[in-house]
Amino acid sequence: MSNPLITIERFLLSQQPENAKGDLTTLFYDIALAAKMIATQTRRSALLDILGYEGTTNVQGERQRKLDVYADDVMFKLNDHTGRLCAMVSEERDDWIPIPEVYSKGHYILVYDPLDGSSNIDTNVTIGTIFGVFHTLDIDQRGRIEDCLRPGRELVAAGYIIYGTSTMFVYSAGQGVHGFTLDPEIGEFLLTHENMRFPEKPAYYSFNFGAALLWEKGMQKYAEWLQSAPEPRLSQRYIGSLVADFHRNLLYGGIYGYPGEVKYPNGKIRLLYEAGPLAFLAEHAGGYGSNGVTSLLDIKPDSLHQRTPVFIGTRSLVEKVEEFLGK
Ligand code: AHM
Ligand code: MG
Repeated sequence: MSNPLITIERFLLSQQPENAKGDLTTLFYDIALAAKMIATQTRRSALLDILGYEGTTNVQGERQRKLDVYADDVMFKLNDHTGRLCAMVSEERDDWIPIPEVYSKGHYILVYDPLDGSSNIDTNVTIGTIFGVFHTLDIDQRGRIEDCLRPGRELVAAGYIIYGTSTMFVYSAGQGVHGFTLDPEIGEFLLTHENMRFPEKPAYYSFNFGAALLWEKGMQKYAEWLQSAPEPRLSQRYIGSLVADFHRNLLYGGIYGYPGEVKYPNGKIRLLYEAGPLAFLAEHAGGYGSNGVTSLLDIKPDSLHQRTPVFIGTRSLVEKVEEFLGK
């Protein structure tokens, strides 16, 4: 018998605890809608002549592209008025985002990178959206900075959307990691990857070896180990698009790493809305995310856009980094 066709809506409802209000379920559903809108725009971007720099600089000092701005706007506008959130944080905005007073507020905080890997847009390479969801610390308040500066361990859910040859929505609310593929003809996400787990034997490592001479000694030794020790031999794959590198390694086993180096002494990846949500997904898929010393989930950010070294993927490969960096 062939597998049943399960839409994301049906799956989310089936996962919802019996007496839950359904706020988290509908939040996921709205993010899936954002995914469809961003995917549509991403596919048409060259045609609409919207490629190129927007001319503004985001808080990281990086030039924003038009699609980043569009993706940020879609995430914000689909979520500010729903009464489910009390705050948001976006990579594209300096400060945390309160829910406008005209709308009622909810219990959740949404943190997101609306379009990660945007340096890849002009070359038609896969990009992604990353998100995480926290519960408010105080349901009587309207949302404060302390509701946003939280360690990944306190996430109630996280996920990503990958805009590749197909668009996928992958999420976990703590009960497995599940993946849905968009059927563009009917505009529905259908369950294609239930209960995703890192395979036992990894296949890939994903580092930017262009920076290898700038890495600390322990990191260089680990790279040598990766190239010589594992059996069967690992292959290198590096897209330079975090979601795409993470997704491939989740499916085939492997490690993604962005260590500290001269240009980015604390690494390049942001803790709150990139590393934390992916580390949450990794752990729920049997993997692990570390900054080289400790679990990424145990680090409480001091600031919204704090960077961290990241090593994430198959647990044994990530634990090995900690061994080398601790030497
Ligand atoms: P971004 O948030 O500006 O898109 O930067 C993050 C991206 C990641 O997706 C990717 O893994 C990394 O930067 C690639 O950086 P590099 O080109 O230095 O290897
Ligand atoms: Mg990013």
